[in-house]
Amino acid sequence: MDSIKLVALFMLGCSAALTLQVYYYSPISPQIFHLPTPSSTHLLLPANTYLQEVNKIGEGQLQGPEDIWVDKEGIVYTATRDGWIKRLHKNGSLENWKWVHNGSLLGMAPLAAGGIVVCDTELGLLKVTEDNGVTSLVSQFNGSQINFADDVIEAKDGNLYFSVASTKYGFREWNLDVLEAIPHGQLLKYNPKTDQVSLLLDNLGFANGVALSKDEDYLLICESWKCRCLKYWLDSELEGTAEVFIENLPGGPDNINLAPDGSFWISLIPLSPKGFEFLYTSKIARHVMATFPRIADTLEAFNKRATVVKVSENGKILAKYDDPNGKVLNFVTSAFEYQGHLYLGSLKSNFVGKLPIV
Ligand SMILES: [Ca+2]
Ligand SMILES: [Ca+2]
Repeated sequence: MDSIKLVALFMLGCSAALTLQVYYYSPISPQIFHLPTPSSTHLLLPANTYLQEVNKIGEGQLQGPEDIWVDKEGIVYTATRDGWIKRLHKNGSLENWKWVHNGSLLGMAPLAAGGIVVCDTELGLLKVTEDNGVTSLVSQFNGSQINFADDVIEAKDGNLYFSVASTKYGFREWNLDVLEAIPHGQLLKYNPKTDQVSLLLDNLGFANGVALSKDEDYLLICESWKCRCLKYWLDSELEGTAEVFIENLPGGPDNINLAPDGSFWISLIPLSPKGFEFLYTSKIARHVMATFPRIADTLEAFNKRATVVKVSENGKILAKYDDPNGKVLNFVTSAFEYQGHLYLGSLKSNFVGKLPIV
């Protein structure tokens, strides 16, 4: 056998071994999927560098502040990867307010009776108050532990609406849910008067941020890898029905917050490096990325950017703020408006960004 044949056989053997390895060890069963293309309307808003102008608050002391809430006194609350709820005071001081759990905390919201509710991706919904510390509010649904609770909001009637990003994958495997592209997300409701949890929407493409409208006649829920947000009606003859609020967003919507004027701030996470979107159309490429996480880690370096959009009540983008190469702010996960400033959280920052807005 000549050397060319030997090399060809060797190459064939290697690719067969690789294929077997990928199909045998791949943790996902992906379906055909195309990352939504940003709509032409959204592309009319040019990229800018506004998010590079943020003031960094608490720099170096906040690991991955995913969600932000600012109370009426101007105290900033955020949950960080070290398991703390931290508070940033107006005088610039940082307080380790309450230690909750390990690094598994995500979305949070204020409770009318005082304190906050925070999503723990291992324990469910936890209540955190000044006097009573940390208590469990909701941990199970239909007899099973709630994993990967992602965001929560309390309505005026006391009901809590919350998302479960994925019923299949956990927080630390969130990218597998994106690579698999089979919707495993849910919107749930907890009624504290009856202590009942009910399912409002199922089969969501990574259920993420939730926000109530100003009049609480509907709520919005983000589906990250579908690059869209749904409107779920709580009132009127449409109660209990859902429709698309905004779609083809230029990124995956993470947290969403009601702005003082009744519009919404939505942070958009980059799901794929620019120019690499084709990887998400190929099942084989997604199997390979799921099997060899180092490939995804390498791509991370090309996937740095931050975008937040302000969206009107009728689903139109009013403003867009970017850091197009993640120079200052990368992977922004939350934008909360308070007294003419945006407070910005990110799973990949060690500070909260503060930006004056006009
Ligand atoms: Ca939130
Ligand atoms: Ca989130």
